[in-house]
Amino acid sequence: MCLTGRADRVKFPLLTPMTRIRFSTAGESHGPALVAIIEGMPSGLPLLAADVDRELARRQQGYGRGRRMQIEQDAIEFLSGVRAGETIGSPVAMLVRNKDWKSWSEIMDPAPHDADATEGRKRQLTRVRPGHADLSGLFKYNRTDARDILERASARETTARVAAGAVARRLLAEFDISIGSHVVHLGGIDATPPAQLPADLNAAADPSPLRTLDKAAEAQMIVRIDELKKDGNTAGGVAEVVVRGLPVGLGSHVSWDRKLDGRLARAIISIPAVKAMEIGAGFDAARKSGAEVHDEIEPAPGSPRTGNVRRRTNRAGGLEGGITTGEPLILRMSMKPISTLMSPLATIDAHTGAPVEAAVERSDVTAVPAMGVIAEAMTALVLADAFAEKFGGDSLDEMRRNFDGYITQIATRFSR
Ligand code: EPS
Repeated sequence: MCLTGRADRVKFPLLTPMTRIRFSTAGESHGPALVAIIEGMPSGLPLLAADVDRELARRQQGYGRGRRMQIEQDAIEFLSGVRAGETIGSPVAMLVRNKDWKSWSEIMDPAPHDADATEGRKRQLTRVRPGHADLSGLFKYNRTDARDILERASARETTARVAAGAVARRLLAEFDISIGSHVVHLGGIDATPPAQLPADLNAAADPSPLRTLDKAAEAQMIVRIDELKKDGNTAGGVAEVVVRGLPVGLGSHVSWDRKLDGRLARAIISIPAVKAMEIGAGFDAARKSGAEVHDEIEPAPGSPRTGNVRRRTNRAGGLEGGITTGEPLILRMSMKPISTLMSPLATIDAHTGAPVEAAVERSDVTAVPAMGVIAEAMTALVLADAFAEKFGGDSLDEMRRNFDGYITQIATRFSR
């Protein structure tokens, strides 16, 4: 919807999205490269390629990944927005080259080939795989080769999300906000994490091949992945993201699209294969009474970021009314099993409509550990946006002054 002002004025949208920090990605799984562009970062933020590459390497980990992860060693090249190790306020563009491109350059060549009309491209996919975008994408985009769909629908795209998320994470780190994750369920096996999560969650989770804090469950999960692999089958699971150091007051209760819970849900659910997200007690809250669910409030001198109060419990998972409370933000997201099965399911051939077995493409048995890292990145992007919305500023110094002024305001509320 547009409200038009006087004829000499520019048209402006009535419902302007609140986004301050936004990003987009481009690239096909077996194309030459992936691209991420993140816009709205303040100037003066220290940023090195190594800050981003570290996160890309974390995404590539995990028992149960396919051969592609041995081919790639994802690393970025900055194309814009960074100079002498600092952001300069312009869009930060990053390129990640696909090493596998050399095996696919003919198949994915942007230029037409003489044989395209007669023989078609090699490695066409018409036996569309249930669970993937293959079939719906063919109908929607009026294509005949599902490679035109799957190359973009591939979870390879999440490399670019993690690159953008690493920049957002770098901004949050300047304000001592940390984001970690761990796997709490995989392939029917629950992990029992310690009651008190380690202060540096990723330092504890990253060394585990499944990014889980429960060694006994990890061993069972590995056995389960091996069994599923032998059967040509796949596994899903659940990861938990924990954010510490947030101030009270990010997001807003005033309008639906400013509520931080909804903004996080949108970002997380958009991750390939993610089917559900919980905040704090999540689905369990529905089964309990109000007294069992809500968190009592008490004074807590010495906690400036939460306005010198705290919750006795944190079943709300750090959000009330779409606004951060300053308690740790706790999100859990569930990933369905990978849709490509080496023992394929029944489908139809997209050229003939006849019943066939689905195509088999190289894939993973599970990518739940990677999904947790991707969820951290998406969380970082939403939080950096909410942070920029609250504290504004074209430079990091300006943002810091605004942040410090607000913390002083809330921390002195009861002493004035
Ligand atoms: C992935 C890259 C893909 C897959 C996987 C994740 O590479 P390739 O198709 O060349 O093997 O390994 O993608 C999927 C499982 C999927 O369903 O799209 C990656 O970089 O994470």
